[in-house]
Amino acid sequence: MPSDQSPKGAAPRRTTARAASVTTPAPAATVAPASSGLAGSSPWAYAPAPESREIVTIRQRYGLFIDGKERAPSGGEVTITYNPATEEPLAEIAKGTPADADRAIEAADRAYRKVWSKLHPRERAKYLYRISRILQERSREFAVTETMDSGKPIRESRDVDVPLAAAHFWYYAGWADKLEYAVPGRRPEAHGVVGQVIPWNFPLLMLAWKIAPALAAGNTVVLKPASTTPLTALLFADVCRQAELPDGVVNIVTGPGSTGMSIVTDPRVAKVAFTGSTSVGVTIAKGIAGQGKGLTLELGGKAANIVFEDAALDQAVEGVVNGIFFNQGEVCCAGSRLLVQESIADEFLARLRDRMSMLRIGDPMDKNTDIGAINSKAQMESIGELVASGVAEGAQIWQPACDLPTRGWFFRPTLFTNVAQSHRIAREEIFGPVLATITFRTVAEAIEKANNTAYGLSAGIWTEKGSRILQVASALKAGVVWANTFNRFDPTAPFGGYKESGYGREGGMQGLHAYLRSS
Ligand code: TAP
Repeated sequence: MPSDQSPKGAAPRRTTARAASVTTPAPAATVAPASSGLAGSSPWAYAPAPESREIVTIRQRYGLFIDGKERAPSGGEVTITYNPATEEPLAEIAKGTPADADRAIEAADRAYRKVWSKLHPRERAKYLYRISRILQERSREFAVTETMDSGKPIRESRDVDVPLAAAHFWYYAGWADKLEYAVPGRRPEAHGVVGQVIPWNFPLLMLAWKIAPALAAGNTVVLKPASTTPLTALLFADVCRQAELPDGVVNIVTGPGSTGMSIVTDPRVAKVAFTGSTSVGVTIAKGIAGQGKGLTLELGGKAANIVFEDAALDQAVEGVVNGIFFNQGEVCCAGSRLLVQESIADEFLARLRDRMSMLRIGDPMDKNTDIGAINSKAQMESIGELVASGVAEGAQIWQPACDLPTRGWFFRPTLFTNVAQSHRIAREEIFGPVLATITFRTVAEAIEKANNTAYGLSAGIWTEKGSRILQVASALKAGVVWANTFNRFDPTAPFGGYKESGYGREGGMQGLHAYLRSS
């Protein structure tokens, strides 16, 4: 929920319309009493506002998209993708093998040499514009499919993921015939075939971040989506067919991590782009070391969202809520560490608890839902394990007394106070709706604590003082620093990290550089 789409501030307590019994995935939680200063005893409740799933047809089985055609996997095996909000199976997905990766790379290589590299850049741009338009035309279908497959609220897939994906294709279409302006004084050239591996938290958007600049720069693509969220990538294959993109320019190979590894290590793949966990990023970097391939890694984060005593507090509360609860906190740049100045900590945390008590958790297909389902059972367990470690290490846990659906993987929004910087919840990426609060007294202490992390992807600053924003932003070791806002994404702006958050940038002109070699 970026700040312009944040849940209604004056909303009453969450609805109980979809609620059944309460499940408590987190151990030893201090669950808040049902009262809230803002909500009072108001009986208001939102009526359910479900988006219809009738507008999408999810097939029983999907193949691989290779050389413009749907193909059965060479091993004949399939995996199942589930709806995390209901635990229902959605479809059987081809389990691509290294042999399938090889076929896809061969098709991409052929398409690059015979078709895509021979096209005038203006013609390449036309395909990108066409893809962008089709994404806009089919936006509802994409939003519903994304929400069913990933668990994210329909409001976010509808208002953030899909429009931003279309915007990326539109933006990079504009660059396709202006590449020499991206690398002034040098001759831009495509790499050839690029291999891309994407995660499950923003399946369509990560695909757009990767495919749009790659095609604009003149490359062809083999992309592997995450196993738990393949559906929008496979729907995108249909968009490629509809746009009459030449065969082999985009290839989608579903399958396990080992299939991703065979894509990125293949000698015909000249450039690799990966978004996901730091551990897999390291494995990929080791796997391709010495091969002379281009590599961009967009890995995890543990962002500090820093609230100074002069900040507009209600605005900062919205920003902190947006920072950690957008997409259930399954966001690499999530503001998962709240750094709040000691002088306002009690007041700020009281307002934050009130606001958290109003969040509506439940059916992601309901347009009123703020927090949807956790993407997978494994992720749910990983969040639970880290939350348990926070309790065991002595941090104070607080969760609002909200009802959760009885089926599906849902995790209560969680606030930790009394957190030490050494606690695991302050150091490790939780990738869930869990906020760890640390206090500070001075600007210098805030900077030191914010930078006290192995990561360096993003940060937020909340203050009325412009000079303080400049001072703190330039001292923070984070690739993206938001001031008095959070989770703002724009195709024209570069995004990427420092330290264990990876290297290289996606978005903007900088994102194009990664897909060009220039002489
Ligand atoms: P990863 O394992 O990193 O998965 C990301 C992508 O890499 C998926 O497509 C995955 O395929 C693929 N992959 C896995 N092993 C691979 C290998 N050896 N070679 C090539 N590709 C490989 O992330 P996850 O398991 O889904 O999540 C684990 C943790 O990673 C999360 O708890 C979170 O902390 C972090 N994470 C971070 C991000 C971002 S955006 N920074 C995104 C997702 C997760 P499969 O899906 O088939 O395994």
